[in-house]
Amino acid sequence: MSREKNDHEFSGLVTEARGGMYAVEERTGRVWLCRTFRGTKTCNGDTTLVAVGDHVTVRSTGDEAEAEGVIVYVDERRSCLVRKRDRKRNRSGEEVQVIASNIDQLAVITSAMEPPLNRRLVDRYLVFAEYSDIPVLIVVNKTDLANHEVLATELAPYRDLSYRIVTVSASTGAGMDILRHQLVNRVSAFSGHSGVGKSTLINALIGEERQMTGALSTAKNRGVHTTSNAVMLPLPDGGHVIDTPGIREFNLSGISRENLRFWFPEFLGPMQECAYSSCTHTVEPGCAVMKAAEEGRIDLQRYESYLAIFDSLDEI
Ligand SMILES: Nc1nc2c(ncn2[C@@H]2O[C@H](COP(=O)(O)OP(=O)(O)OP(=O)(O)O)[C@@H](O)[C@H]2O)c(=O)[nH]1
Ligand SMILES: [Mg+2]
Ligand SMILES: [Zn+2]
Repeated sequence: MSREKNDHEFSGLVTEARGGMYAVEERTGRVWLCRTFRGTKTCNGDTTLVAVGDHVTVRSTGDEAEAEGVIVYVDERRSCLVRKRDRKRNRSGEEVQVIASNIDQLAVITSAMEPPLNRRLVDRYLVFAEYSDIPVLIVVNKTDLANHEVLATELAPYRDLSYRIVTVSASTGAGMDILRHQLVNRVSAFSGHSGVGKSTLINALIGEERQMTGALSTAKNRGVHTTSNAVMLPLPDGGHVIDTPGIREFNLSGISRENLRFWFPEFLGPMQECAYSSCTHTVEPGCAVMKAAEEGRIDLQRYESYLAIFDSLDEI
């Protein structure tokens, strides 16, 4: 839904959000520096007012040469990557944070080593993608550091579930053509832990050192949170990628203990056989999901992820 425009108003795409200022790209390619004001209207309710990927209406302020404006209207979002704010670090007061909006797919970026592959985090993203009905692509970077046999074993459960997986190395270029192919003509949000190589991959994809990258902290072998705000960049072959800051935790929004089971596709079959129709698949006798996990028909680590996510969700 868009809105009637007055003189000095035009629509644009938010390509960068940084400390209350937004870069908005007009159809001509011209970039405007914009802010919001008390009159900024949105039809997206009580979440982040403006996020990268938003389609907005801008009113120019001052003279044309300066390309400065205010955002007067935020269009309805088609899809978005959101997470619940970490209570301890939340200074903004908003409970749900929109990381990127109007995305065609979520690219979950992980590394095979340094930092090690974090399957729990992958499972959280997959739950989010299933719940939000957003196509998901699992990208495993730094294969140059990996033992390929070990990696293949770790990824097997996801291949069995038919998730799309691309294994790449931004350093050697291995797999990059396959990744390019998966991104063409789509808007893809890159998300994952700090230090997995999101910005390095994006620089390789666009063929330019556009995004800063940072070495891991030597003490902890973890990323140092180099990227501090989301940025949308065009790909040479068509499509866009959104680089985002490394997340510490991915707190799920909208998912409850009650509906979590539906976002693990491999549970749907066995679940029919549970003794109780309201089975949570955690402690109940006669639980067919638990039995399937014990017998190896459901991957045990996936089942353990389910239990961990279940525990982390608020009881309703
Ligand atoms: N060995 C190896 N190192 C890589 C690869 N890709 C990236 N790196 C290194 O990993 C480190 C972190 O890369 P970044 O691109 O800054 O990681 P990021 O995911 O953007 O991190 P944040 O912005 O903090 O979220 C850098 O030192 C990169 O050079 C790879 O394929 N192989
Ligand atoms: Mg980065
Ligand atoms: Zn059950």
